Amino acid sequence: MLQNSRKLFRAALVAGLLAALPAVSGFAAEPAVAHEFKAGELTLKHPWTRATPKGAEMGGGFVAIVNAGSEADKLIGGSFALAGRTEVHEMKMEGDVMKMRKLDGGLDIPAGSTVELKPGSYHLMFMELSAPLEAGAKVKGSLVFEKAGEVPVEFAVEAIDATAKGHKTGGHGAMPMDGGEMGKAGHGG
Ligand SMILES: [Cu+2]
Repeated sequence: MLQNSRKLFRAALVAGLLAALPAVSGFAAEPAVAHEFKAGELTLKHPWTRATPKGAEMGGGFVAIVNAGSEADKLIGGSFALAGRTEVHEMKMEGDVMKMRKLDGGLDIPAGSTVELKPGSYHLMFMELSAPLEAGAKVKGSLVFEKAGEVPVEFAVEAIDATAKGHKTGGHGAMPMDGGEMGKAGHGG
């Protein structure tokens, strides 16, 4: 009996490894190996963050959330091993100024859609960082959904100038920010 379940477990493990291979080779151009996490009908593709300069207190968390189900869900929070707290944020242009704000009601993930958290748009805000984020590292964390609950993930730390495509910088660094409480340097959007 025990023997059987062990065998089953091993078979599942091997199947999982094999299944992951095509996805990895398909994203060979990405600097970090593509990785994804599943929770029910949700797939969290390639959670990543950017390296931060020394002393930075905040970082941004990015991921593509695919909802293959027939019911909407909502991203309401997250966690990050090196952050004191994590919030769901939005960045958008107001006039000619890029502003960001906390989404107190969460971020809708409609049924049958993909919502991408990326620089200059929706993101997780990692606040009160306890250490700089170093490129190449993997940091454990989670995404919290209204229905799917807390989903553990690993954030790949990419280069400090990485863009949504994972490659060359797009000159986003000079983005003007609202001088309010969120105006401190080190934000990842
Ligand atoms: Cu933010």
